[in-house]
Amino acid sequence: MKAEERTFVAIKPDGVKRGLIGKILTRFEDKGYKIVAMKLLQVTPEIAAKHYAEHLGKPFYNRLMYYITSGPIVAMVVEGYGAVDGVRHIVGATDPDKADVGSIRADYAQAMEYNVVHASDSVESANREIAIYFEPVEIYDNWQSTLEKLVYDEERYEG
Ligand code: FUP
Repeated sequence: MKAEERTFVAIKPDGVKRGLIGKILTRFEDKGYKIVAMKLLQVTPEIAAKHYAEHLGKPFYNRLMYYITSGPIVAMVVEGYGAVDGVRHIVGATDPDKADVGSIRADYAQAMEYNVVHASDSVESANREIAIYFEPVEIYDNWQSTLEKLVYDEERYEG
């Protein structure tokens, strides 16, 4: 089995305004990932600058700041086996026209500037981004999903 990982996912302001919260959450729940933290919040310019620090100075930076602060987002921590890459696969490429058919961005977005959802691109980014949006006490993984309880029998497997 792959290692269990946590990743940071955000439904961006366009996703919230378009009423896509439920549909996007369903993609992750259907895959069997465990949502261990979630909240609706307004991203402040300070939070936006922290989150997208790597893009400071790029031509699209100001537009990105405007977009991500233009309404509330749904921030969440998603847990599962190989969750960082797995979630990115479900989310699709940054440019929706290059995203795999069936991915969230291919299905719901037309333009890179309004691509509906964010997901961390590595375990390091995930840890950094989770810490920007969540206090450790806001993350709840002291419960078992049905997959953990009934399907993934890792605790009893002795091979
Ligand atoms: P991703 O990891 O897929 O979210 O993409 P990046 O971290 O490279 O970019 C963050 C956001 O900046 C993207 F979601 C959209 C925006 N962006 C642009 O608007 N233009 C670009 O050329 C690249 C990114």
